Amino acid sequence: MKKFPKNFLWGASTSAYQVEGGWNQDGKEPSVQDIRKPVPDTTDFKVASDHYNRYKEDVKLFKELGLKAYRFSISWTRVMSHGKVNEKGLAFYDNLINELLAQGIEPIPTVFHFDLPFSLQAEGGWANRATIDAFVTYCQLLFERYGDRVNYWQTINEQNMLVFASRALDGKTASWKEVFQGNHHMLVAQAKAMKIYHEGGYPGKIGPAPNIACVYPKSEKPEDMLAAEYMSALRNWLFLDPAVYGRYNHLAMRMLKAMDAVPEITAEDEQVLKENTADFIAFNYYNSMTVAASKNGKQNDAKDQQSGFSIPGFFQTETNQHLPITEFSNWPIDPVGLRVTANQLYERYHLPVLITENGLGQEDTLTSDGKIHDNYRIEYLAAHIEQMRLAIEDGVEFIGYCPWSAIDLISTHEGFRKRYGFVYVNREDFDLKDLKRYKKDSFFWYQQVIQQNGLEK
Ligand code: BGP
Repeated sequence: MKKFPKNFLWGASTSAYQVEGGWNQDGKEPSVQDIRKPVPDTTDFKVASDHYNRYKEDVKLFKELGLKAYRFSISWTRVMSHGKVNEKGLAFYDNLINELLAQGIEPIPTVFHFDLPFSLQAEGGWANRATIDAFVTYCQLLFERYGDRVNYWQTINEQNMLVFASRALDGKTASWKEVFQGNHHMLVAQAKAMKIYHEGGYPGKIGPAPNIACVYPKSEKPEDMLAAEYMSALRNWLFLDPAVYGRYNHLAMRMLKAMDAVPEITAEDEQVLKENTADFIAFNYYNSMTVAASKNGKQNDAKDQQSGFSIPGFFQTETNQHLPITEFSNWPIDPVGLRVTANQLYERYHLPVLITENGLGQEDTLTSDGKIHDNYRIEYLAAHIEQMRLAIEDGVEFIGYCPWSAIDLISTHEGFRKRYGFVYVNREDFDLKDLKRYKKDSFFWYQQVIQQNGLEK
């Protein structure tokens, strides 16, 4: 048996709008996700897995699973409605955090996971500078209320995918100029949140949670290698360099110029970015990217968070012939890419890393005797866990692993059919059934991994 470090945080992950439901309960204001028109043939987010009303039962299951950590997100519009504090919403996360702690599970909250208050979106969303202050006020509230009980905070989930896959994530279409101005505001908002957190003297750590993927050149041609550097700069380092080094990445900036998307950056912004940086890096990993030098001059947007995209003059996304793909979304499956990515991150930033998402979305079948035989998920997770172990052997400092997802929930844009959980939730896209929870085969498998602190080899 090849064991993981002592105190390794074996966890699992969810996000508020995908799991909670209760979309208008107890004074909750609608978020962009409540207003977004669902993709045809998929459900909306109103009921989701009804975790808002069943969190106690769910935390009990997490305890039985053996989780050491639970990564979830806080719904901005639940704890603040139209800019005002909502005590009932705040109480929900108080109870959730206390329940987790009572069961010995470390709460790992994300402040913002794709669910901007709709009232802020209507005022221009992140492209509007005023959203920075709204975010900081919201963060202050969370730190004051929960800061004594949280050791790891994540600021923004997949800021990079909000930029490159916004159509799939919040239904927005905007020019690059507007998108990267919004991105800049998010970076400043994040830095300001880290500032108040650090100045507040709270006991924990804070950091960003982007989706990071290593980028392979399609061939050994130097031009393809350069294309890979470009994509990595734009997709990965544009988000992490400011968060860790407090400055923009030069190659990414070069591309923003060519895309006519350089944001307005004030001297105060520069100062704030420089002075307030992250303590650790949380990252989501599903697959790697492959690119070649740009030949056809076509711009392709990312169709979802894990798909590649192309920027004319710099790089174009290619299929990697060496990797199998997922049945559901045709995403490459690349466990070794996880090891490559973790090493790149650690080599570049020398900060401890935490995997906050990794998993396989697939349709599952509930058998007549209440079982779910999801061997495909076990295989996927086992392969990634083994590569994480090897990355640790390489010297990467890992805090823990929180696969997506703790329990079935709604996919960002592919409905309830695409399941990721260790726990099955008995509902379909358009039939809520009884929402009963069932343990999948992967539940018992992961339970054993956690108990043994590693994979049986
Ligand atoms: C990540 C998001 C999650 C989650 C996951 C799976 O990018 O942070 O919210 O949804 O991807 O993607 P999907 O739901 O599209 O299958």
